[in-house]
Amino acid sequence: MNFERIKPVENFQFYIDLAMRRAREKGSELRAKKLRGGSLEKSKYIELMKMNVFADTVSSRMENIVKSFPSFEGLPEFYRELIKLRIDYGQVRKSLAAVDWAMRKSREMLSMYADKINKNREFERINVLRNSFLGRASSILKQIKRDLIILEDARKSLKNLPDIDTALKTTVISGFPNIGKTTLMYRLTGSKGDIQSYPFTTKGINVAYLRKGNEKMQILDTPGTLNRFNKMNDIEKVAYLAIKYCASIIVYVFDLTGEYPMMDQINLYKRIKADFEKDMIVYFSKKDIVSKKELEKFEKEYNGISDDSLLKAELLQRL
Ligand SMILES: Nc1nc2c(ncn2[C@@H]2O[C@H](COP(=O)(O)OP(=O)(O)O)[C@@H](O)[C@H]2O)c(=O)[nH]1
Ligand SMILES: [Mg+2]
Repeated sequence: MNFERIKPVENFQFYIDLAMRRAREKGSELRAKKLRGGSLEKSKYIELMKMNVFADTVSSRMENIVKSFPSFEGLPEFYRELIKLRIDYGQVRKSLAAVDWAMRKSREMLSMYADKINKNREFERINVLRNSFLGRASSILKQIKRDLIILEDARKSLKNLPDIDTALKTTVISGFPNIGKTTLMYRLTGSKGDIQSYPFTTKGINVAYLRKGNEKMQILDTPGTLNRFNKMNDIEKVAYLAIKYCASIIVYVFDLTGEYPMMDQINLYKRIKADFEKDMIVYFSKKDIVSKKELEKFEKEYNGISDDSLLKAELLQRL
């Protein structure tokens, strides 16, 4: 699921200016042509066409906004939960409905004024009617001023959500920061995530794939220590939801080099095991700088793996 395709939403004045400009251009274009008929008829025709262009511009832009937002009901649960974290979902729906209303209303307004202009027989009234239409059609957009701002804010919040395929078999690499999770993902998949040499990276989730024939396993490298949900930062919450809704396997990484106290790492391991009840594989990182004796002891205790190709084989077997 990729939210980058939601188009930027401009402020109401932008759409008024755009529609006005297009209408003016249409007017100049028609006046430059040799139109047939009397001056009243020609004038009515030109103003009607300008109004048409104005209403078309507004309604097609409004329609694009409504269409480019995903329909939330159709999204996988993972994304629905994620979206609820980021935006006021009820409000966004109301604002989309308001934009939809503006689209319909400007078309209605056009047909009402087109009727008035068609019936009109006085030359001086044409401009009055046209101006009245433009004023009222513009005020429709002004009425949804706040909704357009809300939708643009929502778009910005949604744009950076990770692109995760919730239908694929998924392994999540989890554990303390700076212990070699991203490096492991790279070694397993050959795709370079964003390997950070400092802890508590604010970057998002890395996504890579393990392949066996035509089959594919999604590997997510998630930052954060996954404390209590209400204490997590946004990225940690994404990681949490990814484990909850997308993962079928969790690779829990222990770092035996003393980067973090073993007790803390064990507690986190136990909590993840209890919270999610998923298939868990323990992996020990940085085996090149860990004492062999220590490694063997922990490998036995946790039935863990410190060899990358062994881990890869384990994962492929589960595909
Ligand atoms: N010696 C050694 N260092 C490693 C190994 N794996 C990762 N590191 C280092 O540990 C640091 C953190 O690695 P990274 O993969 O970004 O950890 P993450 O924060 O858990 O994703 C980096 O400086 C890596 O170079 C390893 O197998 N051996
Ligand atoms: Mg990392």
